[in-house]
Amino acid sequence: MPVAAATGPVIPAGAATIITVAPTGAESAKSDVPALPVTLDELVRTGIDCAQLGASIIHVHIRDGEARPTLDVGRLTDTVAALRERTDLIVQVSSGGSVSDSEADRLRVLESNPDGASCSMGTVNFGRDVFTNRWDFIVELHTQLRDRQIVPEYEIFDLGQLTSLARLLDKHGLPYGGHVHCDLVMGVPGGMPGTTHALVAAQQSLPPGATFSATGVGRSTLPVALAALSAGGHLRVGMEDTLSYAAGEPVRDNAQLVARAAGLARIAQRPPMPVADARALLGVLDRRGR
Ligand code: KMH
Ligand code: ZN
Repeated sequence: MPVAAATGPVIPAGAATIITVAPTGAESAKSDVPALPVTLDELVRTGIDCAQLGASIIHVHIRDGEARPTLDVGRLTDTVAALRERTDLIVQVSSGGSVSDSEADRLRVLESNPDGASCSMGTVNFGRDVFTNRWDFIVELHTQLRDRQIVPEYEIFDLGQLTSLARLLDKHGLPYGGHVHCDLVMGVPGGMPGTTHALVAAQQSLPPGATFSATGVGRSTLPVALAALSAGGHLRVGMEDTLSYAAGEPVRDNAQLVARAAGLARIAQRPPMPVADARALLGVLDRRGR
């Protein structure tokens, strides 16, 4: 009888998949993408729909009354509260904002009482812009997140940022909850490509015991999702990263992308993870009812 050699991490049969939806982002204009959820009602509706389809985390960027990206703390606090009241999703706010946001405003989003927040691990060219993440800012964000008992998701745009993460954890300790979770943001023009090779290279550089999700921007969304599933990773999808469902076919809404991700996860026999299990895995503090 042939004996299969184990050549990589063994993924337990049926190991479930965390699906994160990133519905809005800061880069697309509502006038160009009418289906983008930008109002509180649209975001809550999106959260409800995506939760039903298997999402367990929502990554939140908000817009102002004119649908422009904003980090307004009052508005963000209301959004976090509404999503917590109307869904059981883990509410993760973006501390990345848009490329023009100040460090002070980006730190202030932590006042919105979220379950989690992104923590980008380095500066990266972002198309023709630069997404700036100075070392001292990263340390401050990591420290404030722990002080506020908010679980970070370390956003990794390039391989060297995993070296920075190892240095961060070594010098400044583990995050709140003790678990390290990363999101590989792949295919940003200026960052690592959205390929299986890059995903495997990144996975091999993760801190011991860390989990990861992966996001493939634009056309890399499917190759990255398939690679992540086969490598034991989790998925992030949404209109922050992907506006075409297929060549020449605009995304209808975020639910369409979550439904596809959930379908792929089921085919891979790694079905969507129940939210309670995702909370336990990531060490999320239960703020419901607080
Ligand atoms: N909008 C990008 C400049 C995050 O949310 O933390 C940053 C971003 C990452 O989307
Ligand atoms: Zn984001």
